[in-house]
Amino acid sequence: MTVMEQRGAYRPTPPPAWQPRTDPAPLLPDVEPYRVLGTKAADRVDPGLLRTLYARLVRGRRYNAQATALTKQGRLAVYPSSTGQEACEIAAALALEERDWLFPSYRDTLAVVSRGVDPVEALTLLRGDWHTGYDPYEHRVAPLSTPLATQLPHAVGLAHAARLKGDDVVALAMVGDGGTSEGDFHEALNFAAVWRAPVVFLVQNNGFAISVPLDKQTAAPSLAHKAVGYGMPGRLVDGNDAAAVHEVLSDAVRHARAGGGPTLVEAVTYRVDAHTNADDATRYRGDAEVEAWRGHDPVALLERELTERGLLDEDGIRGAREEAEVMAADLRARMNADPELDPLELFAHVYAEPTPQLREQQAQLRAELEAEAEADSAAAPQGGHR
Ligand SMILES: Cc1ncc(C[n+]2csc(CCOP(=O)(O)OP(=O)(O)O)c2C)c(N)n1
Repeated sequence: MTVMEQRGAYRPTPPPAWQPRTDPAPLLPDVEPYRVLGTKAADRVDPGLLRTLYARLVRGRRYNAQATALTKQGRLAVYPSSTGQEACEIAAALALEERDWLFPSYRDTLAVVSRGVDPVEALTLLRGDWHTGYDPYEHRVAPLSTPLATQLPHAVGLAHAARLKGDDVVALAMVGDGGTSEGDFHEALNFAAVWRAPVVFLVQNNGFAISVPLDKQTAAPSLAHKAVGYGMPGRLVDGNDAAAVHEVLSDAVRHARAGGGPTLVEAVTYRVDAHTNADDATRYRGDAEVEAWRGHDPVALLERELTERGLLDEDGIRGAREEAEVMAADLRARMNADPELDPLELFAHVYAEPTPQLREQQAQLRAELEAEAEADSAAAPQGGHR
């Protein structure tokens, strides 16, 4: 048959009917960041919850200041402060049940401590010591993740596995705005949505990925809009409004627990300090911008709500600050004590079954350490023979 004859035989028909696979309208995020403090919605928030959030925020701010001071004293190698982002950190920890799991990034020490991890143990990695420093199973907190967004697929895997096993567990994974450009972000959200895994993704949009502002990072209308492409709801919330972040995350956790699948929450906030103590933020942003955000400070916003409603007075404010000082003094004292380090720990927990090369290197290091200890004791002055 010639080509012309083939064409003649082809009878075009309309394609099978097309419909969107999911209605995108309910997945779309809020038109502007959701707020509670200073609005009517605040009246229905439990005063006890507001007070708890306040005490934790004050403590969190003090923790950030103390940890930053410890970097200057050489007690911490590096500290990525979350000053200005305390509402997201604290609300993330409080929105979870004890049986749930938190998957933090390197900036989320406050969320980790708020879950119950010892404040000193939470700093182990940043001190340049053990990679994790706390037992992840004790408080169900994964290690602070330095490689961007790698914690997200881990959270999805844990949540999906828990569901397959019939365990009632939700995973909450935290990531920065820059982390949303990573392949792991895409893979995690895609799998989570396809599997309807019980996961909540919290993006703290603090304006910058080190020196890179958000508009150089994405052309999306908002980071919350990215949810729609994966087939999950996106929520946009004021990240400095602790009551709003707590409500949105709690709703998302409930939705996930009930089998509704994942949610992507974008919390709009601001990193008031530099990226870490090793960064000079004045090289890429102006003071006016920082000052504007100080006017929308998470601690001050909550303090104002509580005092205006007669739920907090001068004594209450003083009490919260004093309690934070006690925590800071304890952190200082314990961080100033030199840790006992055993160089042979290098080889522990690398593999369940160490490789022959590692065994050989371990034996070599042990022999060197023993020889050094022997030499030291031989050189030490002997008692009574001065
Ligand atoms: C996979 C990977 N690429 C690059 C880096 C280097 N890096 C460390 S922090 C950072 C910026 C991350 O910004 P963002 O995700 O917005 O989080 P933030 O630090 O603002 O909390 C980059 C690029 C890294 N840690 N991991």
